[in-house]
Amino acid sequence: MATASTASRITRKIVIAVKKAASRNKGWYDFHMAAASGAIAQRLPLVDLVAEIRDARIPLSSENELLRDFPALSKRIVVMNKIDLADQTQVKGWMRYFEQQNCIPYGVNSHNKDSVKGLLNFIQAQVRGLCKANHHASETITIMLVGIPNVGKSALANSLHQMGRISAAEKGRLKHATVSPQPGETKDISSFKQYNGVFHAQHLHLQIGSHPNIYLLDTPGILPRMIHDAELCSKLVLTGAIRDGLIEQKELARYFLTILNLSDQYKKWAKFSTNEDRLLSFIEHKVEDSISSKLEMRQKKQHMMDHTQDLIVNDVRGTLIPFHALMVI
Ligand SMILES: Nc1nc2c(ncn2[C@@H]2O[C@H](COP(=O)(O)OP(=O)(O)OP(=O)(O)O)[C@@H](O)[C@H]2O)c(=O)[nH]1
Ligand SMILES: [Mg+2]
Repeated sequence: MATASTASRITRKIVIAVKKAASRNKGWYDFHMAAASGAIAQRLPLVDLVAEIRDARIPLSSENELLRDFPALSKRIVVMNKIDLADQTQVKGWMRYFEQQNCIPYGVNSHNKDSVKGLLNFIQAQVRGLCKANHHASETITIMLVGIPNVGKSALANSLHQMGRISAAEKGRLKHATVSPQPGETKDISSFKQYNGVFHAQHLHLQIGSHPNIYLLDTPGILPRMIHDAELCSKLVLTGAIRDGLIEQKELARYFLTILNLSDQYKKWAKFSTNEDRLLSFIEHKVEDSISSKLEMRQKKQHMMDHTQDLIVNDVRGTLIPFHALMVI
């Protein structure tokens, strides 16, 4: 049976592995990240609004260090993305937490239209409030999306643009930022370029509103050069902010299993036996009440089989938050 001390022993191993990888120059902090980090810091004062994108499963650990000392809180909103993978009750708790910290929080799933629509309305309302408060007569508002790698900045930028450009009646062709399950996909702040000390908008400015015109600026994910905190390392690796392969997969799997053991969640999955007959009978039992015809029954079985692993994975990821609530974040 796993104990908290087993978990901390494994996290120590993980942090040693991460430190080793970082010091061998094979870490996450490459030339692109260093350059992007400087470029973002330089541009932060120039944008009208900063949207810090965090991972809703680890809203504290996915804080972007660059923004920690960013003084103009009124210019910043905290967007917790991937709420579909997080525990909904925990997300509500985090919303309250951020409000108490005088941050403006919002939870979103960038793959869900209604959720993105909600965020779009929220952003447009924030922009209107900003213009009113500053007596802003500008016709163009720029919002910079900032965050650690893989939290979904580009996915969110695309979804907001896809939806926002319709109401903005933008004539140009639909643009899109590259999205990838691997961290470090976005390498440049491609929508701004400097000529003679002045930043000019380039091709990839994603419009999401008009009157005033609102443009999104996607940026590369940024992490500190070195991470000393073992817990933080483990969470970033598990949620995909640090790329697979830097840590020995065996250690990561052991850490993951330890979390499951500690949280007692595994008991819920005892019914998902590897024995196919038992799995089928469980599925049949679940669906028999709601399905009348044999054909429907077969289709439903197929559907549930296809999604069984998704359900399990989502449940597993949901345990990260309750477990981490016990730890120092
Ligand atoms: N389940 C889920 N997945 C998401 C969501 N948003 C983004 N993703 C996925 O997360 C992964 C990373 O998304 P990106 O948009 O490339 O992340 P990023 O923050 O731009 O990453 P970098 O460019 O490396 O900094 C992709 O596989 C997306 O499909 C979400 O709300 N829910
Ligand atoms: Mg990106």
